[in-house]
Formats: sequence, structure tokens, C-alpha cells
Amino acid sequence: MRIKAAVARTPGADFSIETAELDEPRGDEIRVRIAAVGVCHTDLVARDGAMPFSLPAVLGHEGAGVVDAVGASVTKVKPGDRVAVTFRSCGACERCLRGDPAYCFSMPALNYIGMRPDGSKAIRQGETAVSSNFFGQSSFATYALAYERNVLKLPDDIPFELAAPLGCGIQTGAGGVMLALAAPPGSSILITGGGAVGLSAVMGAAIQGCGTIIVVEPHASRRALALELGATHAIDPAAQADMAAAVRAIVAHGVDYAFDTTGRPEILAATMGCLAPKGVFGIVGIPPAGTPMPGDLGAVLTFGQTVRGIIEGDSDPDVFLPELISHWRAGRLPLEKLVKTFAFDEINAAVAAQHHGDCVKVVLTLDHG
Ligand code: CXF
Ligand code: ZN
Repeated sequence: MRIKAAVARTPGADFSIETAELDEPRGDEIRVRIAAVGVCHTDLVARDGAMPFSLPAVLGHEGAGVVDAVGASVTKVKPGDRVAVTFRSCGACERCLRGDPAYCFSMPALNYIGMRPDGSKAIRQGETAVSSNFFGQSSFATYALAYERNVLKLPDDIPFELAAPLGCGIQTGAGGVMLALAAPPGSSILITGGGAVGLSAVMGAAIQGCGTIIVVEPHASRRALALELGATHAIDPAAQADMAAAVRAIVAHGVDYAFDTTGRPEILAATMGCLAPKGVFGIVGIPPAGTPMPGDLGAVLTFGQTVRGIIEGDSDPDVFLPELISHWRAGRLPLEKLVKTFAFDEINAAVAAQHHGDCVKVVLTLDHG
């Protein structure tokens, strides 16, 4: 089928809106007419060549829309169903079977390599194969091919533009605190970075009933939003040269939990100095290649601390996304305060607006009229 797609051609350069040919769905594939797709920082990391993802490529991994056609073996959804599309997992390995699909043994092959696991690319432009299958979708396009493992049927009341970012950024932040760290009521947490993932972590911490929720974020508007969403303290790093001192002025023994969404080595290092004894530090921000583990192993040992990476908030999307939708419905996850929509063709302006901090979560909407 002929599609319109935002094609990444050159690292660091704008996306270009082009036409391309999308394969017909194979037996296990689900063609989704994309209505909305969020822009996640990982899309830009892949566009800019920091992930081994060959260009030209169609990225996009927070799609939502309507099922348009399904392969012969698909039973989970049918044409006409409203769906959100998330990361893909195999459903059969030990990790998937224990409810941990974000650590699927086939995670790289199913999400990050730019092609189906058999090496085929689903998108072409003339004789040129275009990297696709990003997170089992490549949804910066009018239509995308997904799979039973990475589609979730949506209830009618959630708009596509709010459902789309649940597929990565929101579940990463909220799940990071609610599932991976499982921060208990009354605990203290430091969240570095107040973008979509960091603010989702704030909402997750508020849902958990954390007693002290400290956000470190340079943009004043995001600090204000963090406080509105449940943060108890918001620190401007420009005004606080010593982050650990600022945090310890609030929680003298350090925080029980820390959650980094920035991936910046100096912030990761400073966060180590904010941890209480037995503190747990979860990292979701993507660091520059080659960044060593933060902190001093002697201190980690002395104080029994934990540092861990978290993928997709440890979410099992079939279980956790419906939970998040219930929290949204009850007013505990006010996604509308984060999301700003742009027309699909405005993708580059949208990316620039997000980069400058003018908005928190950019979601592109597609008009199929
Ligand atoms: C990312 C998280 C860090 C490794 C690459 C994939 N996931 C979502 O955006
Ligand atoms: Zn993402």
C-alpha cells in the first residue's frame, strides 16, 4: 500500500515527508491506520545515528489508530478496533512468560534493528529498502504494521492523542516508579528531568503515595507543572550548584529512590550523592555511548545501594496500560496536561518545540480525510 511517512535520511537533519510502499500484512501482522503518534527522545537518538539503525528509516514507536487489516493468524484484534501500539516482545521466552516482556530475550531483534527478524524491510521506495519495524511498528506514517504482542485494544473514551504516548514515554515514567522501583507510600524519591518521562514518573510517585517527590528540571514551566502533578519540591539546577546538598537540605539522610530521565553523566554522578542507605536508583535516560556506571562502588557497597537500568517501566503492556487508562479516567494521570498536538506534516516544528521546552509531549495527528 502507498503510505505517507516521515523519513529520517541524515543524522541530525530534519525528517522529510515522503511517499513509500508498505508491504501487505503477513500472517502475524496487523495494519494500523495511524491516527496519532507521539515523538519520543529515542526516535531522535535513532535518527541522529546514536543507535545502530541504518538510514533512511521510518521511526515512530508511540502509535495509536484503527486496525485496518489483519493477517490470517491474528485473533487479538480485528479491522475497526481502536488500538495503541507499544514495544514488541516474543511472548514465548522465559522473560515474557514471567510477565517481563520489556526484557524479552528477543527485544533487540524485535524492536531495534530496523527490519523484521528475518531481515526483510516492510517499507520500500522504488528499489530502495527503508529501515522499518522500529519497535515493531515504525508509526511515523499513515499506516504501520504491528503484531499481537504490541497492540492493545483501547476503550472508546480515551482519545488517540492521549493513548499514543502510553506506548512508551508514559509507561516508562509511571511504570518506572510504580513497577520497577515500586516506591511504597511515604517514601522519598528524586526525579531528574521534568520532560514527559520525568513528569509521568511524578504522576506515578503521586499514585504510589510517595511522601517526598523532588524534581530537578531547568525549565520553570515544567517545574510548575511538576508541582501541579504532585511533586513536593522542584529544584532549578541553575540555581543550585550542588544538587546533593539541595536534596539533603530536604531529606537529610538522602532519598529512598532516584529516577533519572536525563542520561547526563554529571547528573547521574550527582544523583549517587543523593541516595540514602539502601537507596535504589533507576535509570531510563539514554547516556552517551561509553558512559561508565555512575558513582563509587565502595560507597554503593558501604551503603547497600542499587543502581539499575529500566526498560519501558518494567511494563507488561497488556496488564499495565489498562491500569494507566483507569488512572487517567480517575484523574490521577492527567495526560492532557502534558500533550500538545501538531499536524503530522509539522513534525520538525514539533520536535523543535519539544527541544526548546515549549511543550512537554508532542503528539502528531494524522488526517486521513
Ligand atoms: C529506549 C530505552 C533505552 C534503550 C533504547 C530504547 N526505549 C524507549 O524509548
Ligand atoms: Zn520511547
